[in-house]
Amino acid sequence: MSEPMIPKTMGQQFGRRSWAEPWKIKIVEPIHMTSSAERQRAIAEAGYNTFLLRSEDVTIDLLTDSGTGAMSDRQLAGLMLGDEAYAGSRNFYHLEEAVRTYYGYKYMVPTHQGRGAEHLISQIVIKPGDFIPGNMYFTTTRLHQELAGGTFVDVIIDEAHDPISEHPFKGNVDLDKLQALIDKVGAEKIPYVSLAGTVNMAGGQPVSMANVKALRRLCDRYGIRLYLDATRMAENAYFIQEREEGYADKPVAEIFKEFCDTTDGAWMSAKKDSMVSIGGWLAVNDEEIFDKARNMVVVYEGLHTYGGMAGRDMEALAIGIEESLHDDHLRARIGQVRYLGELLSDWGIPIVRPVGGHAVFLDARRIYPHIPQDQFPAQTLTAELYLDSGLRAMERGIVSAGRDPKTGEHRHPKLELVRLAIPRRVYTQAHMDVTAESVKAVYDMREQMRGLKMVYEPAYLRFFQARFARL
Ligand code: PM9
Repeated sequence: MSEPMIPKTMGQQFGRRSWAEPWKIKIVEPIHMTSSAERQRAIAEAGYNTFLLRSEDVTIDLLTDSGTGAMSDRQLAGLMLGDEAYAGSRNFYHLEEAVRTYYGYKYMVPTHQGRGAEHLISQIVIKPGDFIPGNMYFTTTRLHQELAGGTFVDVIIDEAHDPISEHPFKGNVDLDKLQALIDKVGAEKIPYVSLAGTVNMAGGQPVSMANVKALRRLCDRYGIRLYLDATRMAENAYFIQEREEGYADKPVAEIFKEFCDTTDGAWMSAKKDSMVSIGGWLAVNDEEIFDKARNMVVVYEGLHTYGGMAGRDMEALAIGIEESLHDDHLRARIGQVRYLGELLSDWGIPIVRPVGGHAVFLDARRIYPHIPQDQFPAQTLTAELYLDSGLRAMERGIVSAGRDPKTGEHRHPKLELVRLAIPRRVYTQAHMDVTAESVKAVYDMREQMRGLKMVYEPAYLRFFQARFARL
């Protein structure tokens, strides 16, 4: 007699082994659903800028992965251990120890968030007339470099500006471009190289270990410092483990430390990798620079043992640093972003390839080839996504690039993108499916779309507050 047939699961049938999130859900937050008429009203009131929407009017919020991650039960328990003494909070010492242990820098000052740290380092080391080379600009980073009198120079590899290039390390610095800048302006005019671990504006693309080591050697030859924007460095370390020869069997935390050890210091927006609502820090190995930062932080942020954060926030951050480097956390985090990206790619929707660490970037230039860049194709696409389903995304194109401070003209970046940033540990695979289906619906209507005109433009970081009207 034959054995009864046991029905196979999907995975067994296809020989597939899926990953799953290494956590289960303990608390849920309801999402407010909106009607099409409500969304029409809300986006018009917001001047077609998704930053100006009320979050209550948003269904799936992929505006940013900044401060929007879900804290673990350990982090929430840490909030109860907050020591809110004005000076010398024990949570500061815990945070200092976590930065030393995992990032490896000697000295750290806390700040209220990443741009607080960018302000300190820019004011301390940049002199008017200096040049700061980096692997693509970031909005707040470049603004602080400019406010300190510096000029940012993009030295990222050309592939980073090409959305279809499948280069595995599109965040790499082109050492020839850096050498050419050194030859042109002289090393004494370059206070540091500004290196981001996973490059946000390029699509969340990583830097290889080989590249950072070669960069270090070039910097050493000329006595130039190398500072890291460590905001999403954990994700960068995961890509090295996945893609770079010799790293497949090393834990992410080890790769991460090796990378940070190659640099002289870092600034951090803790709201991303470290999964806290607010916080940041600046860390350096140079005692003299630390001394200046520790003095300056009391002017702009708060005492050097809290820097604008509450004790409870520092405790959650110290715990988040450790959690951010777990291999299984990063596999699920990057796996979820990749799931969404591959779904869109399979449907023929133009996105930045390969799929990056924190977000899927839609290529508005290819989606709306008929809308000129001065009519804001990416801004238009963010508004259409919101109108379709209440999905909130962020423009990362000409609006974000702002104006050249010398000429006053719009900067015209090669990449005209819309970012769908995935908050950490927040949304399920079903949310990703709904998101992809909304993008597809908007994509299918692409030929009928018209652009926007800007009707209000603030002086700094205009993408946050600019207002638009339909053409
Ligand atoms: N990034 C983001 O959504 C927050 C709003 S957009 C300015 O991607 C890097 C690589 C970032 C970053 C913020 C900051 C500034 C520095 N470097 O927002 O001030 O992605 O904590 O950090 C945002 P804070």
